[in-house]
Formats: sequence, structure tokens, C-alpha cells
Amino acid sequence: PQATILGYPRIGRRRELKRAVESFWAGRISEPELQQTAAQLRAATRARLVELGLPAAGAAVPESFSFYDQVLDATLAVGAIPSRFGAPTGSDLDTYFRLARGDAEHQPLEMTKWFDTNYHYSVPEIDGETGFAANATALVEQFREAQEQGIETRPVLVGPVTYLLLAKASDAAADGFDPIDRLDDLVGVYAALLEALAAAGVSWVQLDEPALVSDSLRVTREETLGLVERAYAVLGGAGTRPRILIAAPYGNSAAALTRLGALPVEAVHADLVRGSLPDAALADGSLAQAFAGTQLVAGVVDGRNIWRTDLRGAFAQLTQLTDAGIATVVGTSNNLQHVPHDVRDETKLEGRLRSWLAFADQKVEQVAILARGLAEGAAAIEPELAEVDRVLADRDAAPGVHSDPIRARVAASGDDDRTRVTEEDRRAAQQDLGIPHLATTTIGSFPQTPEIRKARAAFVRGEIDEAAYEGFLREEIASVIRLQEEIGLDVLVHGEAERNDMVQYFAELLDGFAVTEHGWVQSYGSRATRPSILWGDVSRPAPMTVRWSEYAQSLTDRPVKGMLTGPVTILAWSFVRDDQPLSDTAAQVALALRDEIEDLVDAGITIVQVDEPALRELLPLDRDRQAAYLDWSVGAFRLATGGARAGVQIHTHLCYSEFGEIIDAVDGLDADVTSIEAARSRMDVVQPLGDHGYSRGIGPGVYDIHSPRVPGVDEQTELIRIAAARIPGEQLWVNPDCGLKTRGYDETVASLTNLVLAAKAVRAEA
Ligand code: THG
Ligand code: ZN
Repeated sequence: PQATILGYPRIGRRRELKRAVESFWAGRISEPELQQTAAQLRAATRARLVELGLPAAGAAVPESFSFYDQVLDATLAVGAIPSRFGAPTGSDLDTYFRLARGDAEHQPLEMTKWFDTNYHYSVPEIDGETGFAANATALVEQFREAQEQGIETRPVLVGPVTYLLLAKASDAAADGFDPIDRLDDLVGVYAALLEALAAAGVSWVQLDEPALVSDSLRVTREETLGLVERAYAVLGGAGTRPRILIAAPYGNSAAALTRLGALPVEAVHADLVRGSLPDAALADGSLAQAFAGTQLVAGVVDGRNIWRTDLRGAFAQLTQLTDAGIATVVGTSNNLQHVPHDVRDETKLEGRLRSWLAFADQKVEQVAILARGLAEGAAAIEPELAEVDRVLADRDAAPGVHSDPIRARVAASGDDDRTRVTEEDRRAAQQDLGIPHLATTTIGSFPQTPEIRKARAAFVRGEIDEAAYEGFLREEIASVIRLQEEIGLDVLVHGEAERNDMVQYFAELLDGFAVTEHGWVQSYGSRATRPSILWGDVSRPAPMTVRWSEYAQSLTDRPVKGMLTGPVTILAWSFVRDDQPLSDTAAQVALALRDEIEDLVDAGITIVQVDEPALRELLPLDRDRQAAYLDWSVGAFRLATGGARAGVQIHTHLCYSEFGEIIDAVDGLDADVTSIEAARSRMDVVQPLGDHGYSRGIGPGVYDIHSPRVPGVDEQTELIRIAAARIPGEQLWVNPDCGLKTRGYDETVASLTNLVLAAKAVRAEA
């Protein structure tokens, strides 16, 4: 094909898949009903892709549907059902959802981030006994369904090397076992899958190997390339198989591209948005030589951000390739699953801003335009190129995109603004806060009850007025404060009932952001978020959180934490402008937060928490770029918090426990207190922190909020003891792993009551 995309959102334009899947889980619809909804969604997607300009023939249309997760799809396709789940009962779909969600007897597969995106996949569990067996049923059925529709699709599957490098050794695995040890076995299963697909008439298959662009795996990038060469020598040499496209999204494969072109496959994809072309190999002809007989799918249209493509720039990249004699296919940088469906649905978005944007459907149109240019010559698409020139110039000149005062303020900020007084001076000044050893607190949010959601929805729809909504929220805050006093927590929170989402809430109050109506993007399984659009220079027209925090503090003598989302997390969970370095954008957000902290402190708040759960997720896959990232991200946090006087205690919260790679960065944040996830790993994180000589406050979570289970006093006491053995009591805080937003009140009250008893028990031992 001359034009293709690596994948398309599968949740449905109005989240139809979420509704159907959740109804099925709740027993409200049957499996055939769910399958029918899914088939309709797939059919609508294929028809839409053809309508937008992908050819119906030639396998340009990817078949990238998933009920829950593409890695889980691969787990079923290769038969890697962990033995701990026992013999399969029920349908394939029952098994699939059991792995994803667990059941009364089984913990679900662990979920973790998919490369440096905001998507989470279900981690395969592999051991020496994993009984791989090819199951091409779903792939073949979907291909046939498309054939009946008159569209020839290209099945998409996570490739064998990436699959095993993203897997973990199962609990049953022998010591020292690594899932990649099973590569040869797994490649045999992929060969069987390819044979089944060929037998069904499939002409092309796409195998995603993003492991090729990551330095954050258990093997080096060079080793990954060697594994890919080994695997595809076998798959490419297999007798009966479809043509193979190897895709390398999410990063730079330039250094590997010549070797990838030489593999015995028919096409290789490169991400030319995050990555680049190997200039030397392009100039001396070695790239073209390697790609003789192999197509290069050039990912020139950004599949993870929402800006209209600079078509002229993209076309120039493409002609560089065709001029070198390389058979070039126009593509996206990655699967479009990370962007919303259609900007045309955003009727409430201001027209000028809307004209700058491209969601999935618009990206497909851009790919089709570029392909037409390759086929018919640049002149054929000159009107489209000129229109984008005009749009980009309009964006560049629009009010709000460049603000001199904001830029001057960022330029004037220096190291001084990012540096507080010494830790010792702060500790001394913060004595006045009267915080006990093993102080108890929570991460910030309290349960978002159906009543809270209803009140917000009614306010958004205009059914209740602002005064009624504010009154409701004040009552909610008062009750959360009362509850925490009764439970006996030391440092309180206001509960965040006023917030829909920890990023969107701030995006709605800051200048430079827009929010969407239907811009949902899958986060994991049936869950999605609506990332905000950071389009202009950021500033804070008015205080954002002060009246809530001030009110909460007025109700109690104990300290109430002011709660903010940090600059890096605001960027990570938004669609961010691509016309300036992220570091500049982060500094602007940081200054807005700095002003908010100043206002909170003026209003009598003495502890401010600035959450950065996404600090690690933005870490570049490319090792060469990691130091620069950590430098600006840590700098942004410090710019946000650096204005707080010594007596103000700055907290932060990070949502994970493995911070081997970023422990220096966590230290560099210079927060007075850091809360982290720790319960699931039974405080494993305490050891590296102790070894690192971490000297400020630390709150390793003593109970896992991801499950409704109520942890007992003894269980929490035990975890606090483990932590207290390594960390002095004045440094140690006692808190849950994460916010309580998704929990119910009954389990929250019971768990926190036990937490306070456990902290008292360990205090008494000292
Ligand atoms: N906010 C934003 N991005 C995030 C998170 C967040 N990215 C990472 C992480 N947290 C993702 N986790 C979740 C958890 C729950 C949901 C989505 C992402 C969720 N969403 C609702 C759903 O899909 O039904 C929709 C929420 C709503 O109605 O507003 O439950 O916290 N920005
Ligand atoms: Zn968290």
C-alpha cells in the first residue's frame, strides 16, 4: 500500500466499547450481544478508514481492534495463559477477561505502562513451562469479517521479541529465568500463527516491535536488534506466510534501520516524528541497498499528539526517501490509539484552535494526502500543502500562543528561584508545625461518591447553580475534615471533591489550555481519560485551589495540606504544544503553580503537596535524552516549589515504587516529604532509599488502595516496622499508597482507622 496507519482507536467515538464491555461484566448483556457490538464497531472503523482515504484493497487498513489490550490479545494468540489461572473454563473471551481483571480466586495480570505513553498493558507471566500454542481464531475471524465487507485488512499483533521483553517471569519460574529465554519456542508459535493467517488468505501482517527503540528494557538495544534478527530470520524464512511489516513506533530506530531493511521481511516501519532517518546511510546508498525489495513505511504523521501535520515538512522527508530509490509508504509514527477519534465532534471548541488540530480521522486524511502527493507529484497536493502553511502561520501568530510577559518571566527565572534554604534550616523552621514521629496522613483525594459525581454533572448541565454546587462541596469538605479528625489522622486533606480529574481541573482554570468534549483516549481496559490541550503560553488568571484549602483549614487546628498537580504531570497527561521545547512549557506551568503556592501560604496553609505521579513516565526511551529530561523536569518542580519559605513543608507524591533509574531525580526534587507506593512490594523501596542516604521525609504506602480489601492493624503494623527498621522515625510518614478517589467510604474508614492504630503501635515501641 502507498498509505497506511499502524492502528486506530478502538474504544468507539462515544466510548461504545466501554459501555458494552462494562455491561457484559455486569451481566446486563450476553457474550453474543457484546460480540455483535464489537463487530459493528470494527465494521464502522474499516468503513471510516476507507472513506478517509485508505484503499479498501492491498491491506492498507489495519485490523487493530482489542476488547481490552493488545498485549493481552497476543497472550491469547500464543496461548500463554499462566498456569496459576488453572484449566480454562468458559469461552476464550471469559479467559481473556479473567486474566485482565482476575476473579474471586485469582489476582489479575499486573498492569504497567506501555513504553513512554499513558496507556497500560497487561504484563504476560512466562516461565519454563508456559505451554505456548497458536490460536489464530480471533485474528482470522476479524479478517473474514472485513472480507465480507469488501475490505482487505492487515492483522496487527505485538511481535515476539517485544512480547517477551515486556513479560515478567512468573512466580513459578526458576531462579534466574528470563522470559526472553523462550524466544525460539515463541517464534515457532508465531510461525504457526502466520501459517494459519496465510491459509485464511491474509496477504500482510503487522508485527509491532517497539522494543527496538527502548533503552529501558532488560537487554541493551543492540541485544534487542540481535534478537529481532534471530526471530525474523526464522519467520521470514517460513514457507507459508503473509508478507510481514515490522513496526518500530515510539522512538528512534535510525541506528538500526539499515539492518532492519536487510531482514527477510517485506516492509519495515520507522517513527520519523520521535525518530529520524540515518543521514549517512541515506547519503551513501547503503540504506537503499538494504531496502532493495523491502518497503519503508515512513511514520511522518504524529500518532500521539493532536496537531495538524506540517505536510510540507513531512513531504520533504518522504521525497528524501523516494529520491534515494526506496519504496516508500506513507504512515503514522505509531498506532492512533493514543489520540481521540475526530476533531469534528468538538463543536464547542473555539473555531480557530480547532483548525490547528488533527485527531485520528484527520491524521488518516493527512496520510492519504501525502500518499497522493507521492503517487501524483507535489503539484497535485500543493493546495493542501499551502492550506497547512496558512494554518501553521495562523497558529504561530494567534493571541495567547506567545505572550511576552510570560516568556520574560521564564527567562528571568534562575537557579535561585529553584533553590530553597538548606534542608537543616527547613527542618528547624518546620518544627513549629508540631508534626509527630510516624505522622499519619493520606495522599489527597477521598472517595468520589455517586453523589459527588451527580452534583458535578448537574452543575455542568446547568441544573443547579454555582451557589448550590459550592454549598454542596463545602459540606463535603466539612464532612471529610470531621471524619479525618475522628479517625485521628495528623495531617489532613480537603478531599478534592471539587476535582473531576487531577489534570483537567487545573487545565480548566489556567490560561493556555483547552478541554475537549469527546476527546477520550484509552488509558487501560475500559478506562479512558480526556487529555487537555495545552496550546498557548500558560498563566494563572486567578487563584485555583485557595478558597477550598482555606475553608478546610478554617475547620480544624490540625494542618490541612494544599493539593496541587505538578508541572511534569500536567504536561504528561495533556496534549502539549509541539512548537517549543517541553522544558519551556513546563517552566510556564511551574510559575503558575508557584503563584498558587504563594497564595495558599498567604491564606494560612503551611503544608503544600505537589504531586508528580508521571515524573517517571515521561522519561525518554532513549538513554541519550534521559539526563536532559531529568534536568528540566526536576527543574520545573523546583521552580514551582522554590518560592516557599523555610517553614512551609513541601510534599510530593509519586505513584510507583521502582525508581532505580530516577532515584537521584527524586532526591533532586528536594521535597520535604515524599509519599510513594510500597505496600504491594512489601516496602522493597525502603532498602534502596536507605542505601542512597535519603535524608528527607518519606511515606512508603502501608496499604494498597488498588483493591477494596481492608488491611488489618497487624498487617499495616508489620509494614511500618519494616520501614522503621531502615528509616528514622522523624523521617518516616505513614500513609496509604495512593489517593482514595476510586474507593468506597466503608473500606476507606476501616483501612484508615487501622492505619492510625498501626502507627500508634509502632510509635509505642520506640
Ligand atoms: N488523570 C489523568 N491521566 C491519568 C490519570 C489521571 N493517566 C494515568 C492514570 N491516572 C490513568 N488511570 C486512570 C484511572 C481511572 C480512569 C482513567 C485513568 C477512569 N476513567 C473514567 C472511565 O473511563 O470511566 C472516566 C473518568 C471521568 O468520567 O471523568 O476511571 O488520574 N488525566
Ligand atoms: Zn498515586
